[in-house]
Amino acid sequence: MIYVISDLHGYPHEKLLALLDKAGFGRDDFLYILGDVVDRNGDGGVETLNWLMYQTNVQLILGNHESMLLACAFVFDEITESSIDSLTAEKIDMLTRYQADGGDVTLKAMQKLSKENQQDILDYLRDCPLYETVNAGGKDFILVHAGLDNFSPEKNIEDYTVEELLWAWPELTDVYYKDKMTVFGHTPTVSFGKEYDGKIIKTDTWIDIDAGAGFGREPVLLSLEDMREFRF
Ligand SMILES: [Mn+2]
Repeated sequence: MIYVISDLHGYPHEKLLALLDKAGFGRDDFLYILGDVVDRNGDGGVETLNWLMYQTNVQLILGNHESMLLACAFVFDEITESSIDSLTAEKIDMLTRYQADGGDVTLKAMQKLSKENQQDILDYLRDCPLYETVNAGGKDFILVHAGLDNFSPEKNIEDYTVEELLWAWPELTDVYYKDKMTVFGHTPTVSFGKEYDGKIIKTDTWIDIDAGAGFGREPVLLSLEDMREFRF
């Protein structure tokens, strides 16, 4: 079975493991996490990142929050004359923006780790894909963090910019590829209307699985083969 979950945003790691257990997730299954493991709640998702690095059947797809963490990787550099010289207004703006967007808790949790562990996490994130295409139950899926901004049916997935894949804010009326289902998170479904609070949204061409774990709701684990939903 192929499962997807998204926008854990510091969701307690042990609860994620319990949720996978509940779904019967095993060695023959595969889990894609569609970005934004870090920031906002709890310990900032750092425990989940440390776990993720050693999983062979779990893949993180980069979210805008991991992307911001990577853009702030300079805070984990050893302080030297040249590291001070390389601090630009742009980098400091990025850090301020990241802290304001919930990154503070992640930076603090990262700071408690060894230098080696910090660099291992950053290296792991640098290797994470921006999207994946998979087949499950005979259907094709595109898995991506935020959607497909500036969508055009003639445009191939590899032609989208990082900005378009990680920062899209889809409308309910948006229609994506007709021959494959696009699955994303990033936009909490409640922002499409109160009736979607804590639920995932399925349209004919896309599924938004961000049920709002970033602000205290339970995340939804979705099985792509049979569209079964699991909650803690
Ligand atoms: Mn996001």
